Amino acid sequence: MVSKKVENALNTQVAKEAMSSQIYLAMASWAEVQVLEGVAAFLYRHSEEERMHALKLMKYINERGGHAVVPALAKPPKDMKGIMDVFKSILQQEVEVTGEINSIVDLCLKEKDYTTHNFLQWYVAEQIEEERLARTMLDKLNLIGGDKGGLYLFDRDLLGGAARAHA
Ligand code: OFO
Repeated sequence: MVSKKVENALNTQVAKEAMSSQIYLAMASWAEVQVLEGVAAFLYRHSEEERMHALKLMKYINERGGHAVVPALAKPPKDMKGIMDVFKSILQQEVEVTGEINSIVDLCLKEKDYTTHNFLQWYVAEQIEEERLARTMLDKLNLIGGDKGGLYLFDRDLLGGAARAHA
């Protein structure tokens, strides 16, 4: 059984993960309109992953005697300043999520909820990967700079990755 405090914190996290999914979905749509097909495929996939993160939390809350709440979501920005800005925002978003996960881990220790603490380790590991991925993308974009050919290849590489992931 989860305590009310932990249940509330997990429900807040459900909303955060769902919001991440929403933001990445808006970014995906923007990228698709820019004909950045690989970036769009990457972001659509990422949006799905965030939805899975929210669902995983919801299932856990209900399994542990709580009640998972479906959150209301704000409208994410429609337009982006550019591709660099998109990946900067992703990194910022992921760093924030890591901080939020860490504070729930901290709360679990204070509440002596070792079961939820154990469950959250999956999210701790996932956040390392999410931050690493966002940083790698940003590094690549920094290398490319204003080179249009480089951006074309970057996008094509992502399209290949998306096709492989769905194979
Ligand atoms: Fe759910 O990991 Fe990103 O936000």
